Formats: sequence, C-alpha cells, structure tokens
Amino acid sequence: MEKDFMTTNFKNLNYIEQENLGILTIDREKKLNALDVEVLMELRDFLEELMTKKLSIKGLIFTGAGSKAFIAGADIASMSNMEEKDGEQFASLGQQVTLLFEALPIPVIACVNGYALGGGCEMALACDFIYASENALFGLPEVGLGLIPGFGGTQRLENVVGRNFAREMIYTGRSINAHEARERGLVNQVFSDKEALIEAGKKCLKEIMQKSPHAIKVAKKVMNRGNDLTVEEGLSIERQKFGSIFSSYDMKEGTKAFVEKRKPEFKGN
Ligand code: DAK
Repeated sequence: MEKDFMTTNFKNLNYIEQENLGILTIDREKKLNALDVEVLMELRDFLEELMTKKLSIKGLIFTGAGSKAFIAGADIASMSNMEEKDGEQFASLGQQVTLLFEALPIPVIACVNGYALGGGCEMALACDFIYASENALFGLPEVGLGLIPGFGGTQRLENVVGRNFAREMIYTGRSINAHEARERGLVNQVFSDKEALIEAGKKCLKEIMQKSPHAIKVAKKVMNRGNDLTVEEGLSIERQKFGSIFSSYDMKEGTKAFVEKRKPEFKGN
C-alpha cells in the first residue's frame, strides 16, 4: 500500500512509501528535472525532514520523473544570471544535498532513467550506488559552459571511476552511455526501461532489508568516512565500529540465529 509520508508539500518532488521503502522522484519533467535553487531547497528540506523523523523506511530509491531524464544538470538558465556570491551559495546548497544523501542511515539507490548530466551525475554519485536504464547518459559537461562541477563531481567521480578516467570525463565534458558507465564501475546494473529499473531497485532494497539495518547503517558510515582518510585511519575507524557493533542487539541475534540454524529477526539496534 502506498502512503504519503511527508508533512510538507513539495512542488518539485514526489514521494511515496511502499513496503518499507521510499521512492523519491524529482518532478520537473518539462525542464528535464534540472536543479534550480527551488528544487535544491526542496531536496534539502525533504532529506532533513526524513533524517529527523524516526525512519520507517529501510531504503530509498532516487529517480527522475518521465523516462527521458534523471536530472539534466543544474539549471543553466538560472545560473546564467548568478554572480560569484550566488554561485558559491548555489554550490553550497547542492553540496549540502549530496551530504544529506550520504548521511542518511539507510541505503540509497540512484535509479538513473536517461540524462544524468552535470549536477545530475553528481547527485547520483552521492547515492550508495547506481542502477541505470538503457537510455541513461552520464557526463560532467560543465567545462563546455565555462564552469567546473560544483556539487562534488571533482571529488567523488575519481573515487568511483579512478583518477585518470575522471579527469578525461571532466576535461572533455564527454558523456558515456549506460554500458560504458557499467564497464567503468559507475553503474552497477543496466535495465531495459524505467519500469524494469525501478523494479530492480526495489528488489535489491528488499534483499538488503533482510539484513541487519543497524549493521548496514554502521557499514555505510564507516565506508563514507573512509573516503576522506588514509587507509590506516579508515582501518582504525572500522576497528572501533566493528568493536562497538558487538553490543548491538542485531549482532547478537544474527550470530545466535546462525548457530541455532534459523532466520534472524533483526530489530535495527
Ligand atoms: N538547465 C535548464 N534547463 C534545461 C536543462 C538544464 N540543465 N536541460 C534541459 N533543460 C530544458 C531545456 O531548456 C528545455 O526547456 P524549454 O526550452 O522547453 O523551456 C527542456 O528542458 C527540454 O530540453 P531540450 O529541448 O533541450 O531537450 P533535448 O532532448 O533537445 O536535449 C539535452 C536534451 C539534455 C541534451 C539538452 O537539454 C541539454 O544539453 N541540456 C543541458 C545539459 C547540461 O549541459 N547539463 C549540465 C548543466 S551544468 C557550480 C554549481 C553547479 C554546477 C557547476 C558549478 N558552482 C557554483 C561552481 C553544475 C553545473 C551543471 O550541472
């Protein structure tokens, strides 16, 4: 059963919950879901609201309205009038949104249904991983507009596709299709159309839901932190978190259930 969850009304967002998972859709199809200040503010408010509520969902799918675009980038028309200060604030708002996706204590799958350009590609990069439809196209074309990626693309793309290919993508502004994106490790799986894409996203989240929500939350946190650290520092955090997870209910239940040859019943703490 679908139900409305958020108390706030959003003009450019659509959100539904089904069977313990959420589907968040950017709904600005006429502009190929391009991100202007209003859309970014709504995304920020939505994610903040989601964080402050006791989460009833165990995973989130993030997608774009229609089948042509996930997000065709930051809104170029609105950027064309910006001065330096506005530009910095705009980048800061977009970056805030990417950090909120990373901070959500649940897995987030970007289901990329068409263009994921500029800020769109950067939003997908802030999710835990990406599923794509056949018509997906990924690129950071900013340099062709006299810009650089401003929502984290200069930092996150390297971690995913490697230093050299990230530089080639950013310097040429060239786009890659879903299959090349998969070969490069940007996309986990490619699906025939949007319907198959969303179904696959749901199926994957349902598989994840069978596992301990607490362990997944901690694993996500440790992996995100590790990106900013040396391997030694990252290992130290992994060690601490690995230790602290031994006091969780889910860990005791998961290991006990294995020994007792039964299915674990996780509580998420
Ligand atoms: N911004 C604004 N409007 C857009 C848009 C965009 N990114 N992409 C598409 N639209 C609008 C079109 O203007 C058109 O509007 P109307 O003319 O109908 O009013 C409508 O969406 C449909 O698009 P098209 O008619 O162009 O559709 P086509 O199928 O012909 O072409 C396309 C699809 C995706 C190839 C084309 O729309 C296109 O090239 N779009 C732009 C893609 C792009 O360059 N994206 C990257 C944007 S740059 C920073 C902060 C942020 C950023 C950078 C720096 N700092 C502050 C430092 C981020 C930058 C970007 O994301």
